[in-house]
Amino acid sequence: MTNPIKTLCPYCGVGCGLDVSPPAVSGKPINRDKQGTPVWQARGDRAHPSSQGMVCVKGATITEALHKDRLLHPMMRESLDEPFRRVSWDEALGRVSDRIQTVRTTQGADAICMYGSGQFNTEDYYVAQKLMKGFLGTNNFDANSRLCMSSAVAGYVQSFGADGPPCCYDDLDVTDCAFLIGTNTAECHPIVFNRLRKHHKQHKHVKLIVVDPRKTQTAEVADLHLAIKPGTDIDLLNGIAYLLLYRGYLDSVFVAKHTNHFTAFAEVIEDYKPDVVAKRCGISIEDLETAAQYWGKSKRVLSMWSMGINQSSEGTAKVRSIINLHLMTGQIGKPGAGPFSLTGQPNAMGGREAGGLSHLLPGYRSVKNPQHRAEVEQFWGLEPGQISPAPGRTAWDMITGMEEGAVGLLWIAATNPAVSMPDLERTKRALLRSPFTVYQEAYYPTETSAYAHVLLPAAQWSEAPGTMTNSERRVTLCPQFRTPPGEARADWVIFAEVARRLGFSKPFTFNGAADVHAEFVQLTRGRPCDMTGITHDRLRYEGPLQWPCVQGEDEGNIVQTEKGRFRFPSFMRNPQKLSASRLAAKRLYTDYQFHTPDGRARFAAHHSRGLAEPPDDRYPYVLTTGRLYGHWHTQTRTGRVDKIRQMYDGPFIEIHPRDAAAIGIKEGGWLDVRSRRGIARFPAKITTAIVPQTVFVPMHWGALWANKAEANALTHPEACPDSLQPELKACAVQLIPVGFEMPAIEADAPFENISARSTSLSVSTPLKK
Ligand SMILES: Nc1nc2c(c(=O)[nH]1)N[C@H]1C(S)=C(S)[C@@H](COP(=O)(O)OP(=O)(O)OC[C@H]3O[C@@H](n4cnc5c(=O)[nH]c(N)nc54)[C@H](O)[C@@H]3O)O[C@H]1N2
Ligand SMILES: Nc1nc2c(c(=O)[nH]1)N[C@H]1C(S)=C(S)[C@@H](COP(=O)(O)OP(=O)(O)OC[C@H]3O[C@@H](n4cnc5c(=O)[nH]c(N)nc54)[C@H](O)[C@@H]3O)O[C@H]1N2
Ligand code: SF4
Ligand SMILES: [Mo]
Repeated sequence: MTNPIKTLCPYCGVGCGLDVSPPAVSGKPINRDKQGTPVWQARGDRAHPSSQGMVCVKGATITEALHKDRLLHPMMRESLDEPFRRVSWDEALGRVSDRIQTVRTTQGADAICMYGSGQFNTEDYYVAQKLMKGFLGTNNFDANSRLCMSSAVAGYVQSFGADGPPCCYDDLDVTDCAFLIGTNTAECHPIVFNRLRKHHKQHKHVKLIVVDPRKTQTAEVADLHLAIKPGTDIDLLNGIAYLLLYRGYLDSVFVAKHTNHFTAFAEVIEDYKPDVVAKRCGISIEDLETAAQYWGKSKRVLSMWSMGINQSSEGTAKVRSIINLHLMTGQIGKPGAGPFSLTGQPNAMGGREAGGLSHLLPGYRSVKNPQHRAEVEQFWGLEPGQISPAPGRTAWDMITGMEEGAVGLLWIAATNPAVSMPDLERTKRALLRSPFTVYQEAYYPTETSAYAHVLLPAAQWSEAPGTMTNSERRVTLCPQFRTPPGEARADWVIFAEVARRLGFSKPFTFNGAADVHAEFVQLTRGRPCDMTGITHDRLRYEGPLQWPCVQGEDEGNIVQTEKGRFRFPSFMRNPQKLSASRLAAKRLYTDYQFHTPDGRARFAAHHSRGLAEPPDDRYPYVLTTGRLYGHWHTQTRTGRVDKIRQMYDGPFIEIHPRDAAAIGIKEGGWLDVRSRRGIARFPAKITTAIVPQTVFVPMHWGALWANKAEANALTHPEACPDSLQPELKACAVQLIPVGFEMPAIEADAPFENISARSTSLSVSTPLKK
C-alpha cells in the first residue's frame, strides 16, 4: 500500500492537515462518489500539528467536488450578449496581453485592475504582485481579503507596528478564559473550536465567553453569552475595560514598561460606566460584570474574533479595542493568552505575507513607505520610482472605477464577486460596464462568468503545487497529486505567461512553484514574517513550519519515514537548537518587544460610533449575514457535494418570535426583505436564537443556487476608514410577509437557462446590456 499524500485542507484558515489517498488502493474497493466517479479519499492527518488528525465535513468531502462542472478550456467572446467560444491558450493570452498593452498606452497602467483571493497559493499571490505592482507599476491589486481580514491587519499594524497574529493553536489547550467575539467558531473554524471545547470540558475553571447577537452553536456551550445588539462591540469592550480598571485588574507594570497612550484610553473609557454600556448593548449589568470578572481573574486570557468584528465600518477600532484589553492586563506573549484573529480563507495569511492588498508589498511592507518601495524595486531589478507610492484601488474602488469609466481591464481570479460583494445590484451594473473582464476560475459557470469576456481555466488545489499559511502562521505544502482537467493551468503560471508576453521575460521565467517560493521568501528576510528558512523541500520532508523561520538559525533536521512519522536522522545536528528556534516561532512578542519605533505597543482611544446604517422608522430591522457549517461561501464546491447539499433545504431568514408576531409571519412563511438598495426573499425561521429587531441570512445562495436569496442584494459598501473593509455584517431592512408560496419573480436575466447543477461548456449566458 502506498503512503497517503500529505496536504492541507483548502477551505478555511484553520488549515487542517489532510492525508489523501487515490481512489484505487490495493486490497480495497475503488472509492467512488454517489454518481459512480472514482474520487480520492481525504482523512485528517494525525501528524499535522495544527489539527492533530481532525477534520470537519468540508475537509472530509473536498475530493467529491473537484471534478464536477469544471472550466476546461479558455473561452472568449466580444461582448457579454454573445455566447462564449472555445479558443486556444495562445489566442486567449494573446488577447489579454494585447489588451493590457492598449490600456497601458491609452489610459495608463492605473486603468488595469486585478481582484484576487485568499484561495490563491502564496506563489500565485507573489507572481501577481510582481507583475502588477512591480512591472506594470500599478497598485491596483486587491483581494477578497479586503472583505475579510483587512480590519485585523490594520488593527495589528496600528497597535503592534506589524501585522501577524501573535498566538498559536496550542494556546487553545492551556488558556483559562476564551473570549470569542464576532466569531461563530463552531461552524466556521470547527477544528479550532473542537480543540478549545475539549479543553473547556476537561477543566472546570476554564471560562468560555461568547459575544454575538445570535445564540450560535458556539454560544450554546458558553459559560456566558453576551447577545449584544449589532454594532455595540466597542461599547462592550470599553465597558469591560472600565470594570477591569476600577476593579483592580490593571497590570500597571506591563502598561508602564511596554505600552504608550494609556492615558488617552483611560479618559475614553470613563464614559463607559456599566449602566450606560448594559443599556446600549442590550445586556444585563450582571452579565457585563461577570465578563469583566472572568477576564480579570483568569491567569491566561485568549480572545478570538472573526467577521463580527472585522466586517464593520469601525472594524479597525473594534480590533484595537480588543487589543486594548490584552495590553491593560498584560495578556500577551505567554502561553494561553493574546489577541488571536481567526483568518477566514485557507491562505489569507499568505496573501498578507506576499503583499496581496492594494496598500501592501511583499514581506509585510507598505506601498506608502519609501524605503519599502526601494527595497522591493531593487530586489526586482526595477528603476527607482517604478512602484507607485499611492495605494491602489480596493475591491470596492474597482466597482466605482468601472462606474466612472476609469477601468479599462478587470482581471478577476479565484473569487466570485457577483455573489460576495456588497450592494450587489450596483456591483453587477458596474461589472456590465467593464469594457474587458478576464475571469480566471476553476468552475463553470459561476455567477461571475456571466460578466466575463475571457474565461481562463485554473488548476485548483490538488492540481498544482504551492504553499499556504494558516491562522497560527504555519506554512504547509500543498503538493500536486491530480492532473488538471482539460487545459487548466496554475494561476501563477498564467500570470507569468502574460508577463512574458508583455516583454518581461527573464523576471517571469521560473523553474516551477518551488522556484517562485524561493524567490518570494528572500523578500521576507529580516521582516517580521521572515520565512527564509522555509523551502518546498523542507516542508515536504519535515512537515508544516511556523514563521518566523530564519535561514541559518534553523535549517531543519528531521525527515519523514515510510510510516509517515518523523525521526532524527543520523546526520542530525543539535535537536535542542531546533526545538528552541521552533519554540520561539510559536508565539510572537514573548519578549514584549513590539514592531513600533520604541518597541512599545499602542493603546487606542476609540469611542463607539455604532452602525453605518442604523435602523429607522422606514427600515426598522438590522440585517446581519454570515455562514453555515457545511457550505463554503458561494457554493462553487460545497454545492456540488451531495452530503453537504442534503444538510440544508435552502436559504432562510432567522427572526425573533416577538418580531414575527409583530409583522404577522409564521414559520416557513415568505418574507420580502428590502433595503435601500435591493430586495431578496426568504422563508422565515422563527427562533429565539437571534436578538429582537435583528434578522440573519446566510451568504451562500447566489443567483445560480436560489431565486433572489442574495444576502448582498441588501448590504451596503460603507467601510472602515482605516481598513477600507465594508460593513457586510449590518444594514437596515424592512420585512414584508408575502404568504406561504414562493412568490413568482422575474427571472434573473443572466441565468435564465442555466441550472448550476447540470451544466456543460456549451451553455451560453445571454445578457442584456
Ligand atoms: N462553514 C464555513 N466556514 C467558513 C467559511 C464558510 O464559508 N463556511 N468561510 C471562511 C471565511 S473566509 C471566513 S471570513 C470565516 C468567517 O467566520 P465567522 O466570522 O465566524 O462567520 P460569520 O458567520 O460570517 O460571522 C460570525 C458571527 O458574527 C456575528 N455578528 C454579526 N454582527 C455582529 C456584531 O455587530 N458584533 C458581534 N460581536 N458579532 C456579530 C454573526 O451573528 C455571526 O454569528 O469563516 C471561514 N470558515
Ligand atoms: N453578505 C456577506 N457577504 C460576504 C461575507 C459575509 O460575511 N456576508 N463575507 C465576505 C468574505 S469574509 C469573503 S472571504 C468573501 C468570499 O467570497 P468569494 O471569494 O467570492 O467566495 P468563494 O465561493 O470562495 O469564491 C472563490 C472562487 O474561486 C474559485 N477557485 C477555487 N480554487 C481556485 C484556484 O485555485 N484558482 C482559481 N483561479 N479559482 C479557484 C472557486 O471555484 C470560487 O468560484 O465573501 C465576502 N462576502
Ligand atoms: S476546519 Fe477548516 S481547514 Fe479544517 S477541515 Fe474544516 S474547513 Fe478544512
Ligand atoms: Mo473571509
